[in-house]
Amino acid sequence: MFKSSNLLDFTTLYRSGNPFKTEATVIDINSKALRPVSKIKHFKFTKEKGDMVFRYDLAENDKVYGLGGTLGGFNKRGRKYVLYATDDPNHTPDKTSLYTSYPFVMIDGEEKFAFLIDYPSEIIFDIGFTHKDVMEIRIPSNNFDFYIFNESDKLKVIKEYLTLTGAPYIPPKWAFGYQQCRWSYPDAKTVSNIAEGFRKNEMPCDAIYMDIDYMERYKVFTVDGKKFPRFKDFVGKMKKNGFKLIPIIDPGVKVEKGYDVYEDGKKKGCFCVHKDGRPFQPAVWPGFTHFPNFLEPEVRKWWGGFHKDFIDWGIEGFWNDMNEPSIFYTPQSLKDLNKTISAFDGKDAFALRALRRSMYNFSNRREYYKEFYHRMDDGRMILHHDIHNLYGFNMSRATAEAFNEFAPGRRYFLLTRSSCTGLHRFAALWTGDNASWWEHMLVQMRMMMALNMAGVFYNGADIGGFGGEIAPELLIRWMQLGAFSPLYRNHSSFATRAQEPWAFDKGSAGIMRNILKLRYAFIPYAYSEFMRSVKELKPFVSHLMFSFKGERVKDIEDQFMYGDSLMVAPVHAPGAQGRFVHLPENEWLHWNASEYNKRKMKVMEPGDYYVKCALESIPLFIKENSMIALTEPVNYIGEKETESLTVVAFVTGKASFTYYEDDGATYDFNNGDFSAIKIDIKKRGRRYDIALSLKQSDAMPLKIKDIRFEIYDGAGRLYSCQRKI
Ligand code: MIG
Repeated sequence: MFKSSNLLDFTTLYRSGNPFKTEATVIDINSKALRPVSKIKHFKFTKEKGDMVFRYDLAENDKVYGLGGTLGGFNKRGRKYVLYATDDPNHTPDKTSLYTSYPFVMIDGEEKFAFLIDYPSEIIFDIGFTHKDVMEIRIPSNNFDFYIFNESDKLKVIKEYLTLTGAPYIPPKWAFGYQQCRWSYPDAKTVSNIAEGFRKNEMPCDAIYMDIDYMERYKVFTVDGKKFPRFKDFVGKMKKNGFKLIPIIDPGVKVEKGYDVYEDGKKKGCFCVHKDGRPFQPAVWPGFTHFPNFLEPEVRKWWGGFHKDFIDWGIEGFWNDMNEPSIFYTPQSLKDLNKTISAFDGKDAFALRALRRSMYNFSNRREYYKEFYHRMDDGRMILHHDIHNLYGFNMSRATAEAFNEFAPGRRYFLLTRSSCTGLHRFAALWTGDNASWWEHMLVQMRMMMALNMAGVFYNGADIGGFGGEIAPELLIRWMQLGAFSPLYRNHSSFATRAQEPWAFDKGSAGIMRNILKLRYAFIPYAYSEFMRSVKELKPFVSHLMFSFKGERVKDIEDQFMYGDSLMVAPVHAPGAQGRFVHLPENEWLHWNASEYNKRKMKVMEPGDYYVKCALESIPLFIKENSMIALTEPVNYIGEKETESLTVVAFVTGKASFTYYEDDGATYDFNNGDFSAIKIDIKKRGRRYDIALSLKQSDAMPLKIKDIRFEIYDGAGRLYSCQRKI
């Protein structure tokens, strides 16, 4: 991974009590002791009924950004957030907890600073909810680290945050392709048919997922031989055709005599326990299970070991689900529920209401998390609740460590649902069970930007929505947004309508084929910019306020920068034939993109506009004095070498861009094994000077043989030329 430097001098660490070592951070810095009498900059700090409380008075125009994968606006004001990892499959606007915990916040207003709380359990953020102008942060513990970044430059703050918490994870290059998922494609036959569907419909795709039904009765690390006979051969066959298979891995280990993972884990003491040492027995998909104690390094190694066969069979990626951890019920709560049900006599409506409530609140109860412990090898018994938010982090870490052990030097693909600060060093995430609602396109944009602030550059939502029935119009619009999301994965739940891009009428399929090709045409740009973002520790998908000044841009939550040159403004309203856009500061080259090789460009002055945009296209804007690089789409990444580029530039003065390529599969770029072309374009009268500087290594010579240039000037005039490399 790219190396990080030391911390700058604007960061102060206040330490309260004796915090748990979460490993959210990778650098130790000196700390100041924080006591209830301490004065700390920006905050009124008090101790109330055992809670440590930080208050900050918000000025009228203060914005509050951050908190990763939470609901609410990108500006977090006016709402309450409870950072406690929760599996909630119903993302309605009132929900305060979802799967992730990112207590990293930026204040942007009269004062400008940011802070990070390193604490692994519940933190409550009341950001102008109880009192419009007060942000109150409540930590129900005395033991935590509180970092304050006293710096007004937002990009400097992010860089500092990522120096402190580590550089972002880099997936293999094929992860920039399209991925198809469904709960479930339950057997080899179905998976093959889906793969064939892509080729037959001439739709590019790089990966197909295997949801829980591939297992024998949901037993983790098993493959049902009836559904997937000769699995290893199947993995190989799929790969030869350009499809990676990505199995799901859930943490709950089924309690079943003779099942090796269960027997071995029990023998070695790998599972979470009750206070008296009995293994805790929560119910999830397999029925009653035990939860591995991922907090313990030895258990992570043990768990990692079960991935070896899969990796040897050619599996290059996994997705980790249910790792909040989600708990459907426990033996005790099941008994209690049965009692409640049999006591119900149907006499009054309130009793019915109470019954409904007890059923509705049956899963993921807070009390479950206070019932079990992590027994550590050094003898400590750690109450799960006290480190709750670390569970998904450590589960995915176990998987990452397995890849590093069994496929050393190779990049792996790994998605997690639950996560917290620091996760971004070794995995990517998807944002869980959204729904086929137009509103959730907006939610996705906000989350992508907020998660990028927390270092999770590679993330995305279920394209088309997980729950609910989708109409083709929504899927088309969402596929357009997805084409400019790092993770581009279509996923949907069982008992919903089919959601593959060809599942509707012919016209819709044709539009989606073009969108998919557009995604693949953009890969040279996306990959180059992603790798640069990681190197520079700068968000890849970013909110406009990172690039443009002034108050106006701060309100914009449905346009975003994708790399440094491109602004994306997806249409996300039903029936819309266009949308309002704000074009900040400079001129923009507008492209309503539907087909990658049909470009009708228009120069637009800064300002606010209603931009027309028919169903088949998405409004894209190339920033003044910048460029993008496209290529011919392929069926899957790596099918053919990328040998020619088309650079589309909008230059009124001068612009530069670095095209980047490496093997897409290893970390050898760290040793200089990558190639790059730095492209400089300078306007000279009516013509342009183009300078190319090549960086090549012996191991990774440049594959590009020629570049076509399409350069637009301020009047929208096109200048074209071609260069051989
Ligand atoms: O309780 O594995 O978010 O993506 O398809 C539901 C089945 C379990 C939730 C995940 C979803 C996945 C589903 N899982």
